[in-house]
Amino acid sequence: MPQPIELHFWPTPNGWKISIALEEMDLPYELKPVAIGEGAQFKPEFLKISPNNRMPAIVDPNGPDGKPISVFESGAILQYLGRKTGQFYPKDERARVQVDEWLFWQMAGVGPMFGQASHFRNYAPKLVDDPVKIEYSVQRYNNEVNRLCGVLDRRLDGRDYVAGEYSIADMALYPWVKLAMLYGQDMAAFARVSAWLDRIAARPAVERGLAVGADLRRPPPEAGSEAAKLLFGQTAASIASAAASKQP
Ligand SMILES: N[C@@H](CCC(=O)N[C@@H](CS)C(=O)NCC(=O)O)C(=O)O
Repeated sequence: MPQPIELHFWPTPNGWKISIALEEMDLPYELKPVAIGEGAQFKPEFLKISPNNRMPAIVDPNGPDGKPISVFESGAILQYLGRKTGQFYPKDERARVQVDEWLFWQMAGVGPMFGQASHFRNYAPKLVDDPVKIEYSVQRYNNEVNRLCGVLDRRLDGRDYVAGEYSIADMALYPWVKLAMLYGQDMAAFARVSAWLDRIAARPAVERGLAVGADLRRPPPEAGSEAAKLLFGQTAASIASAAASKQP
């Protein structure tokens, strides 16, 4: 029986990518919650495995040489798990290039743009009194989410999954794209994306992956709260002092 992989996790779309992948690959794992609203991401021991003070991260006690290995950045984790298990990440170079293209598209496009759309729609109204101040940003990121849904819809023309077979690229995209409706998108305009969402939602491993840490979910932080300061006031200096205050 392999030793479980440590999953440093909080229930957000970036975290769910990895809980879904671990469930799909049937790998044993142990949940290590990273309470990001309480500053757990600044703890020196966490920064050692995730220097960007973001979850998810993993520690695999059975790394490539039989020794432990840590991996941060969800895209790198998905590729690592895909290589480790030989699942959902084809070895054939042409097929792998397609998975990488759509995985990187998620990491560089969908993740950051959907993330900002969520920030300005769901979080900023609680933090800024004047809605006019955030109107431009809401519009800007809504348009980007809309454009990206259009790109995905075209890509899914004649394909069930983004790179042909179901892969780590779909696992990276699904938790973000399923939230598009909450970011004001009319999914009726993206029929192929809606069918793809249904296809992935029907997978038992996806259902299990999304349920991980459900009891840890928190509402968006209120203005002036400790969580708002920790999450939205980050600078290089504030991270250094938060890390110093979390020294054991
Ligand atoms: N590019 C990173 C993004 C991870 C990320 O943004 N994680 C957020 C939660 S979704 C986080 O840990 N936030 C903690 C913080 O803002 O300090 C990845 O895909 O792993």
